[in-house]
Amino acid sequence: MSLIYVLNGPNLNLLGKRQPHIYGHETLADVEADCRKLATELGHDIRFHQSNREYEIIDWIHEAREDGAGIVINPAAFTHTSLAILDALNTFEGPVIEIHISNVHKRESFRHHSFVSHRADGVICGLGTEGYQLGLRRVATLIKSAENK
Ligand code: CA2
Repeated sequence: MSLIYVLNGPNLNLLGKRQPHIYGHETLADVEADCRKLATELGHDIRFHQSNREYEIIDWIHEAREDGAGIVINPAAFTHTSLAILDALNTFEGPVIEIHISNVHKRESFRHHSFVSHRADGVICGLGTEGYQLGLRRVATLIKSAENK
Protein backbone atom coordinates (compact mmCIF):
# COMPACT_ATOMS: atom_id res chain seq x y z
CA MET A 1 0.00 0.00 0.00
CA SER A 2 1.84 3.12 -1.10
CA LEU A 3 1.44 6.52 0.47
CA ILE A 4 -0.05 9.63 -1.17
CA TYR A 5 0.42 13.07 0.38
CA VAL A 6 -2.52 15.50 0.13
CA LEU A 7 -1.18 18.97 0.99
CA ASN A 8 -3.13 22.17 1.50
CA GLY A 9 -1.87 25.73 1.75
CA PRO A 10 -2.87 28.85 3.67
CA ASN A 11 -6.43 29.67 4.70
CA LEU A 12 -7.83 26.36 3.46
CA ASN A 13 -8.58 25.55 7.12
CA LEU A 14 -11.48 28.02 6.62
CA LEU A 15 -13.04 25.93 3.87
CA GLY A 16 -16.82 25.67 4.27
CA LYS A 17 -16.78 28.41 6.91
CA ARG A 18 -16.29 31.55 4.75
CA GLN A 19 -16.87 32.54 1.08
CA PRO A 20 -19.03 29.48 0.18
CA HIS A 21 -19.97 31.19 -3.12
CA ILE A 22 -16.32 30.69 -4.18
CA TYR A 23 -15.20 27.59 -2.31
CA GLY A 24 -18.43 25.71 -1.54
CA HIS A 25 -19.86 24.33 1.69
CA GLU A 26 -17.60 21.33 2.33
CA THR A 27 -15.11 21.77 5.17
CA LEU A 28 -11.49 20.61 4.96
CA ALA A 29 -12.44 17.81 7.39
CA ASP A 30 -15.11 16.70 4.87
CA VAL A 31 -12.52 16.77 2.07
CA GLU A 32 -10.13 14.73 4.20
CA ALA A 33 -12.82 12.14 4.99
CA ASP A 34 -13.71 11.84 1.27
CA CYS A 35 -10.02 11.49 0.33
CA ARG A 36 -9.42 8.82 3.00
CA LYS A 37 -12.42 6.80 1.80
CA LEU A 38 -11.33 6.98 -1.85
CA ALA A 39 -7.68 6.26 -1.02
CA THR A 40 -8.75 3.06 0.77
CA GLU A 41 -10.81 2.03 -2.28
CA LEU A 42 -7.78 2.68 -4.49
CA GLY A 43 -5.49 0.70 -2.18
CA HIS A 44 -3.44 3.62 -0.88
CA ASP A 45 -2.70 5.28 2.45
CA ILE A 46 -2.78 9.06 2.66
CA ARG A 47 -1.17 11.77 4.75
CA PHE A 48 -3.50 14.76 4.69
CA HIS A 49 -2.07 18.11 5.91
CA GLN A 50 -2.87 21.82 5.89
CA SER A 51 -0.64 24.68 6.93
CA ASN A 52 -0.56 28.46 6.83
CA ARG A 53 3.25 28.30 6.92
CA GLU A 54 5.27 27.83 3.72
CA TYR A 55 8.12 25.96 5.44
CA GLU A 56 5.76 23.28 6.78
CA ILE A 57 4.53 22.51 3.27
CA ILE A 58 8.15 22.31 2.09
CA ASP A 59 9.00 19.97 4.99
CA TRP A 60 6.07 17.65 4.06
CA ILE A 61 7.28 17.57 0.44
CA HIS A 62 10.73 16.58 1.74
CA GLU A 63 9.07 13.88 3.88
CA ALA A 64 7.26 12.64 0.76
CA ARG A 65 10.67 12.26 -0.94
CA GLU A 66 11.40 9.56 1.65
CA ASP A 67 8.10 7.67 1.86
CA GLY A 68 5.58 9.17 -0.58
CA ALA A 69 4.58 7.69 -3.93
CA GLY A 70 2.61 10.76 -5.12
CA ILE A 71 1.42 14.23 -4.12
CA VAL A 72 -1.91 16.02 -4.53
CA ILE A 73 -1.41 19.67 -3.64
CA ASN A 74 -3.58 22.74 -3.34
CA PRO A 75 -0.90 25.32 -2.52
CA ALA A 76 -3.59 28.06 -2.19
CA ALA A 77 -2.02 31.54 -2.40
CA PHE A 78 1.51 30.03 -2.38
CA THR A 79 0.66 28.78 -5.89
CA HIS A 80 1.20 32.29 -7.18
CA THR A 81 4.19 33.29 -5.05
CA SER A 82 6.32 30.33 -4.01
CA LEU A 83 9.44 29.48 -5.93
CA ALA A 84 10.49 27.59 -2.77
CA ILE A 85 7.54 25.15 -3.07
CA LEU A 86 8.32 24.68 -6.78
CA ASP A 87 11.97 23.94 -5.92
CA ALA A 88 10.88 21.39 -3.30
CA LEU A 89 8.45 19.70 -5.73
CA ASN A 90 11.22 19.52 -8.33
CA THR A 91 13.15 17.25 -5.92
CA PHE A 92 10.20 14.82 -5.68
CA GLU A 93 10.22 12.00 -8.22
CA GLY A 94 6.62 10.73 -8.15
CA PRO A 95 3.49 12.18 -9.75
CA VAL A 96 2.23 15.60 -8.63
CA ILE A 97 -1.28 16.89 -9.29
CA GLU A 98 -2.12 20.54 -8.55
CA ILE A 99 -5.66 21.32 -7.38
CA HIS A 100 -7.63 24.54 -7.20
CA ILE A 101 -11.20 24.49 -5.97
CA SER A 102 -12.11 27.66 -7.86
CA ASN A 103 -11.47 28.39 -11.53
CA VAL A 104 -8.43 30.61 -11.05
CA HIS A 105 -8.55 31.64 -14.73
CA LYS A 106 -11.97 33.21 -14.24
CA ARG A 107 -10.64 35.29 -11.35
CA GLU A 108 -8.09 38.12 -10.90
CA SER A 109 -5.09 38.07 -13.27
CA PHE A 110 -2.67 37.60 -10.33
CA ARG A 111 -4.18 34.11 -9.90
CA HIS A 112 -3.45 33.13 -13.51
CA HIS A 113 0.22 32.31 -12.98
CA SER A 114 1.25 29.25 -11.00
CA PHE A 115 4.84 28.40 -10.02
CA VAL A 116 3.65 24.90 -9.10
CA SER A 117 2.30 24.23 -12.62
CA HIS A 118 5.91 24.24 -13.86
CA ARG A 119 6.27 20.89 -12.06
CA ALA A 120 2.74 19.47 -11.83
CA ASP A 121 1.88 16.49 -14.04
CA GLY A 122 -1.70 17.76 -14.16
CA VAL A 123 -3.76 20.69 -12.94
CA ILE A 124 -7.41 20.60 -11.89
CA CYS A 125 -9.25 23.84 -11.27
CA GLY A 126 -12.82 25.04 -11.00
CA LEU A 127 -14.33 21.63 -10.20
CA GLY A 128 -14.94 22.46 -6.55
CA THR A 129 -13.75 20.09 -3.84
CA GLU A 130 -14.50 17.18 -6.22
CA GLY A 131 -11.13 18.13 -7.75
CA TYR A 132 -9.38 16.42 -4.82
CA GLN A 133 -11.06 13.10 -5.65
CA LEU A 134 -10.15 13.43 -9.31
CA GLY A 135 -6.59 14.40 -8.42
CA LEU A 136 -6.25 11.41 -6.11
CA ARG A 137 -7.53 9.06 -8.82
CA ARG A 138 -5.05 10.49 -11.32
CA VAL A 139 -2.10 10.18 -8.93
CA ALA A 140 -3.11 6.55 -8.25
CA THR A 141 -3.23 5.88 -12.02
CA LEU A 142 0.21 7.43 -12.55
CA ILE A 143 1.70 5.45 -9.62
CA LYS A 144 0.30 2.24 -11.12
CA SER A 145 1.62 2.94 -14.62
CA ALA A 146 5.09 3.75 -13.23
CA GLU A 147 5.04 0.40 -11.32
CA ASN A 148 4.18 -1.47 -14.52
CA LYS A 149 7.08 0.00 -16.51
O1 CA2 B 1 -9.21 27.83 -5.72
C1 CA2 B 1 -8.34 27.42 -4.95
O2 CA2 B 1 -8.34 26.30 -4.45
C2 CA2 B 1 -7.21 28.38 -4.52
O3 CA2 B 1 -6.02 27.62 -4.44
C3 CA2 B 1 -7.61 28.90 -3.15
C4 CA2 B 1 -6.66 29.98 -2.61
C5 CA2 B 1 -6.42 31.06 -3.65
O4 CA2 B 1 -5.43 31.97 -3.17
C6 CA2 B 1 -5.98 30.50 -4.98
O5 CA2 B 1 -5.82 31.55 -5.91
C7 CA2 B 1 -7.00 29.50 -5.52
C8 CA2 B 1 -7.26 30.61 -1.37
C9 CA2 B 1 -7.56 29.64 -0.28
C10 CA2 B 1 -8.40 30.33 0.72
O6 CA2 B 1 -9.30 29.41 1.23
C11 CA2 B 1 -10.42 29.89 1.83
C12 CA2 B 1 -11.43 28.98 1.97
C13 CA2 B 1 -12.61 29.38 2.54
C14 CA2 B 1 -12.75 30.67 2.97
C15 CA2 B 1 -11.73 31.57 2.83
C16 CA2 B 1 -10.54 31.18 2.26
